[in-house]
Amino acid sequence: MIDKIKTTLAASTFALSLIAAPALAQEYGDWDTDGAAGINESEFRTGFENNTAFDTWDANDDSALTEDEFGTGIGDNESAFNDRFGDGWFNEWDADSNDSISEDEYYDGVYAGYDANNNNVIEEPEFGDVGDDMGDGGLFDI
Ligand SMILES: [Ca+2]
Ligand SMILES: [Ca+2]
Ligand SMILES: [Ca+2]
Ligand SMILES: [Ca+2]
Repeated sequence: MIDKIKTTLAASTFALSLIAAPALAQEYGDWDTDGAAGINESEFRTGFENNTAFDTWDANDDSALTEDEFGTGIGDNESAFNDRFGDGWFNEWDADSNDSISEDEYYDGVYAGYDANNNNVIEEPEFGDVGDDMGDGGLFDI
């Protein structure tokens, strides 16, 4: 009986949280689409590609971001960006060391940045940071 009450309470709390969620919030369930627990890199890329930062920051439209293009795009969020991805993120992301970040390098780097426990999957608590950074005033709020 107690269990049934708990289940009912949990279900109604869940329903309320769905109603309360802002329409544009990033929803974990929308990104985690393959039925396997966690958001893997391809699920992440599909979701994160809805964000237009890469294209917006790519001032010369060559499908790569230089350190200058990042700097201009990130603007006032520079220290928050460094906190999120770690000092030296540019060189870490630049896997082929050509002083520019390709789209693949970008999504790899961003993904690794959110995978705080380095298990190659983004769990729901880690996903909270993705939602914050893509939301209003976030690092990737364009
Ligand atoms: Ca999944
Ligand atoms: Ca560019
Ligand atoms: Ca590169
Ligand atoms: Ca993880």
